[in-house]
Amino acid sequence: MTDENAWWKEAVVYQIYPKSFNDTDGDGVGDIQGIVEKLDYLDDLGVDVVWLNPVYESPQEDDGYDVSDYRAIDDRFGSMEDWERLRDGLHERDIRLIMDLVVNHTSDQHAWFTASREDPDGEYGDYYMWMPGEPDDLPNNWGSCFGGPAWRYDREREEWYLHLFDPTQPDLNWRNPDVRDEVAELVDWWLQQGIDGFRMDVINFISKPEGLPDGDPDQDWVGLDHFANGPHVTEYLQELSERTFDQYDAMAVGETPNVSVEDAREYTGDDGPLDMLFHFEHVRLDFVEKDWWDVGDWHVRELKEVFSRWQEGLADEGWNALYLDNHDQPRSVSRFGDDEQYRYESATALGTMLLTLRGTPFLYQGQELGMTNYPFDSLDEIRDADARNRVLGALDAGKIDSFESVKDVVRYRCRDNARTPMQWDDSENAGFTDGSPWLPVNPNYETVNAAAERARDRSIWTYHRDCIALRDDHDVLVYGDFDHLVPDHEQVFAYVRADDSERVLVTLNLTAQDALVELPVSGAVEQLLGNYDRDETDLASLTLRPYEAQIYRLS
Ligand code: TEU
Repeated sequence: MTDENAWWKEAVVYQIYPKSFNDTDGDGVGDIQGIVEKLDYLDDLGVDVVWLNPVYESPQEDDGYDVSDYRAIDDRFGSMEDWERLRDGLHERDIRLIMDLVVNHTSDQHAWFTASREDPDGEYGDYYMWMPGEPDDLPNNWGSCFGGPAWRYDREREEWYLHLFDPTQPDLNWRNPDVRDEVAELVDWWLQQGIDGFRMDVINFISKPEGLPDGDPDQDWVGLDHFANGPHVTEYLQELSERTFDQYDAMAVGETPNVSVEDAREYTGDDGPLDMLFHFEHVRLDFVEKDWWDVGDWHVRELKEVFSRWQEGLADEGWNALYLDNHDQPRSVSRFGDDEQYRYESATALGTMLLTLRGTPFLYQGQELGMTNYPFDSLDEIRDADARNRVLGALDAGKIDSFESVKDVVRYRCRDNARTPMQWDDSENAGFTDGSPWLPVNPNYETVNAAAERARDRSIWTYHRDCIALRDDHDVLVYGDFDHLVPDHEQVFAYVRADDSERVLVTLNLTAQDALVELPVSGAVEQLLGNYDRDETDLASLTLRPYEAQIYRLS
């Protein structure tokens, strides 16, 4: 949905993965009280919205994306009273709160599913995607996101059920109006508790096409082209939005694999049901033929091409959500930057890009510290259902003979890279817990941590704080047009953000080599922010040092 000016366009969002943020009760798992203790940290950084990954009651088979009760806080994370303290503490600091809405599927421990499997003719019998059939005859060839088929045969009901993710995450049947009512009621319930919106998990998967046709078997995720953006998605979301979000001026951010810019215009444009969405184009650049097992090279030019196409495609209609990191992705400094020699330079260059493109930036916990990937050495260190299922499945099928043989790719892709504990200081367990952390702490915590970052004037943390403040002070960075310069340059991403009153130039060298760039700009300039000192103000011809990022006001 497009509103000319909107609070959610002006906001910088900070994503918190509660399990790994801060543990106050010593069980090794982060908790809500732990977030409450860090509210001033968030305030100091200057973020406007917190997005909380799922904290609902859940068996945690997929780290909370398997919800067993949508209206209860999981004991591991605390109580509803803790949650209220968090909400109030954020609101007192003018920080809004959005939650995670996981309603493509539930946990198999959810009461709806238990009832559904017990009694096909009962009230909940039609809440899930059940299919009749013999136990050795899969209903279609769709695959699970985490490897293996997307169907499980249920011995109790003697039918198959669909699970696009883990077998413990059965897909809801959105064709059933009762399911749509349940979802609207729970969304409304949370909005009444005072939250400011939702990030909506794989929300473009909710409408499965009639007949559940087979997918192209050569795809990495077989069936994706059928279950993504299905026939009734817009209608279902429109209905949900009218019944709930629209009544509260709440923010609706869709997580939507397999969407094009054109799809995004529909979802987020004038009549669309979402405010913005997460697409996956830039985080697929390092896949060879979309294959998880094959890590490919990505190129600066491709990254620029993706971002500029989305900038231009949503210029007049719709709105971008911008991200480089989240709980499903390896750390951006390890992926798109250099997590060794140029950690400061590359983390700040990527941060500059995130915070100066047109759209709502989403920072993920630890990104503001330049946290890096973790050197996983064995499957025992990995909790991520995605990596585990894939590796165990491949071992089972005899496609690989050891973890060792795929260690490099697992290290690169594993979602736990993003989920290791937040590094607060150089004390034991990085100050995350007094107990034994649920995932190992990255061994670099003695140097990479919030206390050290905040103590230095020139640090990744201070740079992010300053860049957020700069965005707050310059409307042009929110609403201004995006004008892409030197699109063919192999190393430099450069663009001008412009409105009637101001023009701001951003130049980013996204490589570890010096880059010479001739820019079609002229006029007196003022440096607003940069990750290197630079005196000269003639921008027509510049040599940018490794990962140099500069933001200038043009006359
Ligand atoms: O992720 C959906 C998704 O399709 C991917 O991000 C996926 O995790 C990745 O491609 C695996 O390689 C969402 C959540 O963000 C994720 O944490 C959940 O596991 C998933 O949905 C199921 O709810």
